[in-house]
Amino acid sequence: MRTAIKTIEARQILDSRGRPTIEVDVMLSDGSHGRAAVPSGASTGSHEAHELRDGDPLRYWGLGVLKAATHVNTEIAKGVAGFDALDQRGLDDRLRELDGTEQLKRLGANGILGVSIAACRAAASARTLSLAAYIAELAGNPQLQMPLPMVNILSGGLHAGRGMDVQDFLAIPARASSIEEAIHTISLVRSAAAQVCQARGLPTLLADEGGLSPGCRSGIDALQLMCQSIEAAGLKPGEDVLIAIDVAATSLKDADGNYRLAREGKTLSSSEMIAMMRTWVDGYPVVSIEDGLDEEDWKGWAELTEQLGARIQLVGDDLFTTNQTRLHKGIGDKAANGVLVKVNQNGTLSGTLDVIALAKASSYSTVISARSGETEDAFIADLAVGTAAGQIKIGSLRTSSTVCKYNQLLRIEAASGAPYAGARALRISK
Ligand code: 2PG
Ligand code: MG
Repeated sequence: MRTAIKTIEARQILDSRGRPTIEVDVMLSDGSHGRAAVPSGASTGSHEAHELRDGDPLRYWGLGVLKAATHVNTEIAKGVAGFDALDQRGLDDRLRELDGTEQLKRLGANGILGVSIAACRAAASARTLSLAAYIAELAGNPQLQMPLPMVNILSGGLHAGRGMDVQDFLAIPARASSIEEAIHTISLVRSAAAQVCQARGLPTLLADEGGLSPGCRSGIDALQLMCQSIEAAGLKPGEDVLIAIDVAATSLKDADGNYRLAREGKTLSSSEMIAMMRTWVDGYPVVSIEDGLDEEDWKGWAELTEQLGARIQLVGDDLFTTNQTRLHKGIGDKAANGVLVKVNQNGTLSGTLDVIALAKASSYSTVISARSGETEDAFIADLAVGTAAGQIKIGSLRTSSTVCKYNQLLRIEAASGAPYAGARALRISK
């Protein structure tokens, strides 16, 4: 068989934080080749697929991935040798079966995901299809679509030494009519934000995703800085550019079940958090809030969705961890109205496609997302276009690990002429 898996090779490489991660090469009988490098998060949900680390304190602070790479090179390589790479679903099932645990703890989700994605790339190449077109086929999606980006401008939380309580403030180019125009708009905002910070004597050093880390004392301070930056770029907040927030509230939760905003000097209950988010939405052009509450605060999430779900997008990241069972529960509980999709939270490509399909069938919006530890692998750009996910979250327009994904979107747009999702993808009434 032409498309049978012939060889698999995994190795340890470094991610954008200089931490080890896995890269996998898959070679098929006909010579087709696919490579994938796996990302890694800092603010992680407890239900994510398991990232296997060596735990050897003498090597990369225990973060090495040599064990996971060895599992790929031995047990997994043997277990899928000769497997047809065109059967992505069968391959992913086989990988899960080989591991035998729910969270892919035994062999490691990092290695497994590397194989899953590298095999997809090799299969696309064997079919002489673009990666986005091949993913569209796998997803049963008839039409490629360029996603609306939400782009990191200011960072705090675990992405910037907890300089701000809230993790990320992002800009959404609402008026652009193509990805090319969207990227240009955001680049104006990103540069203006640096100038505004400089003029105010705030630091302009890069956070983990290439955004700024000005260390604002409160969410309102950061929102003001966002609006000031948008205006300084010659654009109108609320018209040309909208604002998204990733609170990453799981990492704010204290032992008593409250939310500790250390920088602001406040401890809030779940309903006080919701009230705070209301003031953001009432006073500023905030159209999307991700992880506004903790991953296990289901009651709070239902309340938050009841209060704000008709006005803005409420995205579950740690809440759902790109996991079908958790998304199912969320849909039943009317918790959130959007899902963040991270391939490494799920562990396989097919599992990720299932989550996207479930979200779409339930009218939840889908935001394909990078991790805060990334590589030069731009797979998520093709994933967002191929599944017509509607939205993408990549990080700022700085450093090659994020810029490579924007560049891939530019290439896909130029080559395919795929229509742009635009602000409609937010499906909100604000
Ligand atoms: C998030 C991501 C990307 P991390 O929280 O949504 O911003 O961060 O990869 O650290 O989970
Ligand atoms: Mg998040």
